[in-house]
Amino acid sequence: MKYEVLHILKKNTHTFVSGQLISDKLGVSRTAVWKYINNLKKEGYIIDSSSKKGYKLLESPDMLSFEEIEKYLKTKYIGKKIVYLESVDSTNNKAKELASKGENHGTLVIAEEQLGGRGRLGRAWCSPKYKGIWLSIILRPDINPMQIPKLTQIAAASVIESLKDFKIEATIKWPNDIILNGKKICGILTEMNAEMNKVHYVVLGIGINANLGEEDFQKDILSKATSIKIETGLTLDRKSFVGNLVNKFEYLYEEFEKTQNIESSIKICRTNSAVIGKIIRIIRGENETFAKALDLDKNGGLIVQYENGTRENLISGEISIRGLNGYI
Ligand code: BT5
Repeated sequence: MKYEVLHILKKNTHTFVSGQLISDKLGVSRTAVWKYINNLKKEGYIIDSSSKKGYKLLESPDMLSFEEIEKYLKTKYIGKKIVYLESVDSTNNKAKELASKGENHGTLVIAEEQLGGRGRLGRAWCSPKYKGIWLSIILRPDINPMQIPKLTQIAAASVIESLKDFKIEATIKWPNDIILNGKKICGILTEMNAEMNKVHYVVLGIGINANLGEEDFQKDILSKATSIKIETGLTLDRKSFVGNLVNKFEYLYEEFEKTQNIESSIKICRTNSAVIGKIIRIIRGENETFAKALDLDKNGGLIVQYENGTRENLISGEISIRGLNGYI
């Protein structure tokens, strides 16, 4: 009910709406309306109240709830439901839990902070409160598990395209890092629950370092991690960014759903690759080999050529690129 009150206020921003009108519309007492308004104020909404004129919404908080993101969404199914959490261990964990109980294709889990945010191979992902975008998308694609790495490429392409809309030119360090000025601003973690030939669900986690300051990172990752705010000096409007990102993701995902191809995403990943044409270090457990990254294949795999001339298409894995300041 609180959000229905908010909905009415949002439809009438900059004008007063009388408590009576809200109470009539929602069929609750005026005292109840007053309580909901107070709860909204506690959440950070700035609402002008006048005993004569009623209530006027002046400002909404910087939070990534459905109510705040809704107006930016142009999607058919992604983000139609958003599970919004102030704090969680990991949005991927929560999304997996919900998916295993039957949560729908397209539901998003977004948290303001993660206390146990995860990278690949159980690595930690730094996710301080209100500073970043920490979200997971639940997907139920009817595909073979072998196709799953394509989803990471779709996500990377949508992040890159969204950043461009905000005038930020980043690159993709295959397969799952987004790099700005030589440091990581975003990581993608794709997880699935599947049998041999059937995917039950996929959880696609995206972490974007929007407005973190240097003090928000652990010292040991500062040499390789940064944020949009640190690099551009601008505070990213997280709400419109999420809306835009989800719109782009659904658009690119549709191509995949209809054709199993990800041609458009590959094109974006290829054009904005931090890797193609470079000498890279391929890390496999304790083993490291060097190769030249040549191109992406149609599945989003990385085509590499070793020093002895042989080629291989990497499906997933860990690489680093030799740059001016060593390897990233
Ligand atoms: C990733 O792993 O890059 C995947 C990160 C996915 C995070 C999202 S947030 C929403 C969702 N819920 C989750 O729990 N996770 C997903 P990987 O390539 O393994 O990189 C991890 C490494 O990046 C760490 O070992 C650190 O060195 C570094 N790192 C940690 N936090 C970082 C940050 N905020 N920004 C940049 N680098 C970071």
